[in-house]
Amino acid sequence: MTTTDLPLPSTRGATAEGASTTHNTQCTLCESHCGIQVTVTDGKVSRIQGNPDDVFSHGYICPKATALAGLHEDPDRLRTPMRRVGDGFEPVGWDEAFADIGARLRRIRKAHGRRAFGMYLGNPSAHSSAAIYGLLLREALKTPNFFSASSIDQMPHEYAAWKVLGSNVLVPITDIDRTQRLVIIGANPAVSNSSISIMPGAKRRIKAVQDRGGTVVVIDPRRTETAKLADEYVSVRPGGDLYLLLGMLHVLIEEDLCDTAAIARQAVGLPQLRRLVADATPEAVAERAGVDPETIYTLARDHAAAESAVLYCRIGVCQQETGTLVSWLVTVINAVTGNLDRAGGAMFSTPVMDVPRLAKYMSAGHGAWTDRSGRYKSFRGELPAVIMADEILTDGDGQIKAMITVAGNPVSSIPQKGRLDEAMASLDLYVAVDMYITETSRHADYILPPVSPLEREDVGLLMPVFAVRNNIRYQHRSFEPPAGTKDDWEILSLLMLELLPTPLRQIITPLRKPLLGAMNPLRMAAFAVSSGPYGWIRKGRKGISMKRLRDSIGGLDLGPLQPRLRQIIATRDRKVQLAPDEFVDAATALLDRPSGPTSAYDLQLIGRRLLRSNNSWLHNVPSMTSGSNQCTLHMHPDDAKLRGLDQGDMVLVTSDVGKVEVPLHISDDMRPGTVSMPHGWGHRKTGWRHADSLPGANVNDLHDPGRVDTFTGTAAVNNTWVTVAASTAVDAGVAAQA
Ligand SMILES: Nc1nc2c(c(=O)[nH]1)N[C@H]1C(S)=C(S)[C@@H](COP(=O)(O)OP(=O)(O)OC[C@H]3O[C@@H](n4cnc5c(=O)[nH]c(N)nc54)[C@H](O)[C@@H]3O)O[C@H]1N2
Ligand SMILES: Nc1nc2c(c(=O)[nH]1)N[C@H]1C(S)=C(S)[C@@H](COP(=O)(O)OP(=O)(O)OC[C@H]3O[C@@H](n4cnc5c(=O)[nH]c(N)nc54)[C@H](O)[C@@H]3O)O[C@H]1N2
Ligand code: SF4
Ligand SMILES: [Mo]
Repeated sequence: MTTTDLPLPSTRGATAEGASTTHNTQCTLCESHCGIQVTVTDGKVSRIQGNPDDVFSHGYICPKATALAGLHEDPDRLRTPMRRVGDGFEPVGWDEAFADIGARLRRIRKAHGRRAFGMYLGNPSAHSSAAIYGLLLREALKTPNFFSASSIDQMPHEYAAWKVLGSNVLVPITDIDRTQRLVIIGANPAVSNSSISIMPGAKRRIKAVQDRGGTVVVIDPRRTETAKLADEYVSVRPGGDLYLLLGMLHVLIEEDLCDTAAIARQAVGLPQLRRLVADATPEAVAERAGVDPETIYTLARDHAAAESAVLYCRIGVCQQETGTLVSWLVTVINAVTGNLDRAGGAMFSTPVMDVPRLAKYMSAGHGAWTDRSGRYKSFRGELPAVIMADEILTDGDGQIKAMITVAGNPVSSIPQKGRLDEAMASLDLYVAVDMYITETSRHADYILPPVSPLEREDVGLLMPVFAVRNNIRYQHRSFEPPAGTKDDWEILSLLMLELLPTPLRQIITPLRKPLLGAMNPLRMAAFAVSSGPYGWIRKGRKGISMKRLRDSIGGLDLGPLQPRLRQIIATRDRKVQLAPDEFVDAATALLDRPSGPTSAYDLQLIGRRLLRSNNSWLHNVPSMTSGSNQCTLHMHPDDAKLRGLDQGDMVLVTSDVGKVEVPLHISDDMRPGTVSMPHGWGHRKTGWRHADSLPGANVNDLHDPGRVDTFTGTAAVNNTWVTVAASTAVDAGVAAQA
């Protein structure tokens, strides 16, 4: 590292004009990390707009970016550590907080062992260096009770990648910018801007596919915002994708539409696939897929015929009992049509922190331990979050006594029949690293708040691993952090230091300051940038340095995705495993299962993301919660008519495990027999005063934590059987709760 690569003050990336200063930085509220320009006038944000010079987002922003101002100025955002007193909180100094937390953590470790520690790492941690420090804290805790938002999100993709390509980090990325045929299954990037195939400004990118003569297809039970932009829309039954894909594979194999040269070069397992789908004709699977046979034939033939084509699947199919199987079949179809690892297909990044290259040295650690009931095996160092409440509430050896949550709100975001609320309240010690009093952190003994995103200086090394184009960008500060505040990485580092054995901790205590200086994420980033595949250490004068990155106006473009599977594949024989036994067996069993109703309830409930919402938060920023951005149940007009329901009626939604009351929105965008509701709502008893006053309910009260993806334990929240009735039938207790 040269001296110019050391972290510098934060004023870079700013231009001043009169009383205003404009900072070129990033919105890091979702994976896209869009480039933004934040204008600060008289100490306040006066404007936030897209940065046209950003090499990846090219000026695009969604409405959430402007919420950064509201978030920064929100009086409910915590600016100092808080300590529990009775039912409330009082401010406390950092040193006092760490000293007490440290002493209590060590006492618990001594009395009960490391299994008494639990940790939950939430979604926003992945959008800053916090994720890396969170994983280091996991190492310091050395507990098997580690959980994260990944187990209600992308674990099925990771498990399938592990089995098919040898590593969970090799989740293929959709080369949207070059494909001639984009088939989107269970994702709504026009609203979400996508995930794990990160494509800021997804709408523009979709339009570009069409502008160059390509085709966009959306497969979804709801005619989504993305479906409305597409050339074709296929309405699928919730949970029907597995059958649809098996039918497509049947056509590809039986009609000799596979790219045999690509398969011979890259893959093994075609004969097993042939046997698996021999009887899975489109006619045989149509009813279970909820798609007519002709459409299945056409989807398969068009995929094979396209110059390049890619199936992209995401949350809608991950959060299903068949999540891993669908993820597997998506990669299989991309591979057998010759679209794996080629331009316009499903590819792999070459990021500055070259995680794909390290894949073969990283173990997924499947089954290294289990939860105490033995139902769930660990996968890449964690257990599924649906079991967290049990591990806290069930007495006995290994029971969690102390929890740390980092940037997560699992009481809201995980289905748990209300038990996690009770569980978090029962802990001997609970430390929340969060800037709000949420449904979860309200139970904490200590809440340790990081700086606001506009006070953060960082380089996101993780997101480029899953970006649709290689790039690296810099997050400059728009505000100096006030004296005495800390960012996530410092808070997590100080927690780690508290976990050191006593003599070592005592030696290190006076060295904390220089030690923290050395642990600064910007140093880590400087090393990654300089020593990675593009860095000056390898490439000499042509290579990039931290200084060049920091001085760039919109980051550095590092070119399109490159074919590199041969170099990075981590399977033993270095071939794509098209037919892992456990997947073939599970798919065979599902094909043998007869079609027909699987529940006494009559409607299937799926999720819906809203443009001006961010999972369970941002609802305290008033501009995010006006207009149609509401927690409503969408239903097809025929279903509403059948139940005598009108637009705007309050309805009671009932499942096997719970009830919620929400307003009805009738829309023929819904597939008949399917209803949809967003997650993350129904705030009560939090420190979010505006959010608490809003109507809405938590959809996770309806989902059964026992219904999970078979292989990973990922919560299957996208296909829950419910009934819906006018809420005049509601008993007063439920209405009050909703
Ligand atoms: N039913 C249903 N449930 C779902 C989903 C669904 O589709 N349907 N989606 C799931 C998905 S994909 C995800 S990723 C999860 C998310 O679930 P979680 O990760 O558990 O929760 P979030 O709603 O993202 O809450 C983030 C918390 O972090 C805090 N926070 C924000 N920024 C920072 C920061 O920089 N540092 C720190 N320390 N804290 C911060 C916020 O105040 C908030 O409390 O929700 C999941 N839950
Ligand atoms: N505005 C906004 N943007 C976000 C977020 C947010 O909360 N708000 N969250 C961020 C996060 S954490 C993530 S992980 C990403 C997720 O990004 P996406 O994966 O795009 O998530 P969704 O928008 O929920 O899209 C899931 C789609 O799956 C469909 N679906 C449900 N069940 C099925 C099924 O059985 N089969 C098929 N084929 N489709 C089904 C739903 O109708 C929905 O359209 O979004 C990110 N971006
Ligand atoms: S898509 Fe929206 S929330 Fe995500 S980074 Fe871009 S502006 Fe921020
Ligand atoms: Mo997510």
